[in-house]
Amino acid sequence: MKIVALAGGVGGAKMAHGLAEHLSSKELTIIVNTGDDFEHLGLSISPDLDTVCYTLAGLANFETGWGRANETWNTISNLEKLGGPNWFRLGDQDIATHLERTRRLKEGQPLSRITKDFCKAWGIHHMILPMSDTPVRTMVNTDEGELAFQEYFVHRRCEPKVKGFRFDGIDSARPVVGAIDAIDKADAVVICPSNPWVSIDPILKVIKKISKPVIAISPIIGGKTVKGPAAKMYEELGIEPSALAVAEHYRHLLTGYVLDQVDSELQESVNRLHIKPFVTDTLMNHLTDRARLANDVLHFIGSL
Ligand code: FO1
Repeated sequence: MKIVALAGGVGGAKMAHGLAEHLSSKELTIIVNTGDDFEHLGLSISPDLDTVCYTLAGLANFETGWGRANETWNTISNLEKLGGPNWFRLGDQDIATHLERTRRLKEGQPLSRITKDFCKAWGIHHMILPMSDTPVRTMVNTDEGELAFQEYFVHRRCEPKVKGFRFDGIDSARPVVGAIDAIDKADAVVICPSNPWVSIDPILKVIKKISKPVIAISPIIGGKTVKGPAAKMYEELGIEPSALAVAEHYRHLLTGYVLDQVDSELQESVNRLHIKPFVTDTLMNHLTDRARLANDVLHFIGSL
């Protein structure tokens, strides 16, 4: 079965990892959000791309989900002593990734080429594509004005109230080479349990049209997000956070929708949106949960 997964952040990376356990490099392509990318301390940082790559390579920090396992923090603590900005925690091993990416981007190399080479160096066999080689920057409209995504998310700890989103550069951003071809050849597109507003919407806006069955996994379980501010964003935008709200968010795209057991009573409402529901345990607390959930999702897709 050929699958294209759309992913951003920690939940997306875990799901992509689970799918990679079942599908070969010819069967799975992962398209990753780059709206979170930013320049910090002179470095070009691609948090979602790195989270997906580190996770698939088995190099990710298991506690945070982002950054590297067995990390040291000498650079940031010395930077702190000099009075430099310390709000974005960059580990020593992680900094090497950003240094090399920045050097190559400055030479004019595309992000997709750099990512491909990094994946090879990290022993990743699956295709991981940034959604675009053109920069797109997610901007969060808040009650304190418009904030760049990492400023809102990490520096301000998602505290300002969200009023909307803008994706700077989206109109001129083209899908990365290989993305449309992978979708054309796929049996289905899987929307990973990532934040719909800031992780998946930028990818969907770049890709524009998907003429394949699309299946999403809810990032909201029992009205709460497993990680991150998705539920808080729904509330602040005046929408009750629930797995159903996410299905409604994607309603024009979806063929199937995967809900957690605790939300099984929402199946009928999902059916009424002409989307086929599937209920399973969607929590991915342990490594084995990722492959188990991916297996369930792939069987569900096979049944559609
Ligand atoms: N998230 C945080 O909450 N605090 C951090 O200091 C932080 C540092 C960081 C460094 C590298 C990286 O790739 C990701 C990092 N993240 C951090 C996570 C990241 O900014 C967000 O999780 C994503 O952008 C949201 O998907």
